[in-house]
Amino acid sequence: MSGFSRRGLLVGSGGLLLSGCDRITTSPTARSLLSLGEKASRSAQRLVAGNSLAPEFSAADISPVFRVNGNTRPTAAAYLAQVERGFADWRLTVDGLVAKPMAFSLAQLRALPQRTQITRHDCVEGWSAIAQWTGVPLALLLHGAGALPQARYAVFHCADDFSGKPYYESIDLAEALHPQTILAHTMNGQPLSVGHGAPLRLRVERQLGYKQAKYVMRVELVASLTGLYGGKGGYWEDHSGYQWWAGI
Ligand SMILES: Nc1nc2c(c(=O)[nH]1)N[C@H]1C(S)=C(S)[C@@H](COP(=O)(O)O)O[C@H]1N2
Ligand SMILES: [Mo]
Repeated sequence: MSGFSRRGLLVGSGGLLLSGCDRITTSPTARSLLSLGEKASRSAQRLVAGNSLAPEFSAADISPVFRVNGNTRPTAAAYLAQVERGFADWRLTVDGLVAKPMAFSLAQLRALPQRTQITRHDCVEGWSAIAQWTGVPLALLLHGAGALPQARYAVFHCADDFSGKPYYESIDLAEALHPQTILAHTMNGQPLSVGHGAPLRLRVERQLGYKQAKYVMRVELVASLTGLYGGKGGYWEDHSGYQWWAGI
């Protein structure tokens, strides 16, 4: 699978189209040009991000307190029943544009090769904290399931919601295959607490806090984000105008 080489260098004059006449956006042609512009700027952002690594820290840098934020305890009955059972029959589903949809128990995920990294989490609300995360590289799961050539984004479906609107997030395949992108089950050497996203959360270390999806139940590969929920690729992107590209 070649998430890197398939990415065309579609950088052009897209930005020039974004000067401010509201009427222009009602014309279908202008709208498709604008979305081309957005694609162009995503490609430019991807060019800048390249394959760089987020900074990693030493054990001495780990924050004594790492606050919990957003949802801290999903209310769905099925999730709470899993908590009761210690996630014994919990499964992570990997599906969508894959050759072979798969489901993994926590024990299976822990038995795969693991990565541990000490990184800084930056929330747009203005706080940061450093922690050590251990989990499975997402690339391993995507290679295992066999991402199809049409797959362009990985979508993370979570167990929680805000007023009935599910939390979800998405990243492009280059970010999904990045070595520091892991599905973490362990934080500072302990199983993830419910507050921090038990039993499994995304760590995508070059991106802001809201991309770090907690309570991940399902990873779905898709060709486009437009058909999902509000179409902008994430809960905050749909409801609060946060940028889909949250590179630090
Ligand atoms: N499922 C889910 N993931 C989520 C959130 C959430 O409310 N639900 N909040 C996000 C935000 S804004 C931040 S800053 C981090 C907070 O992670 P923490 O609770 O481990 O500090 O989780 C992110 N991932
Ligand atoms: Mo955040």
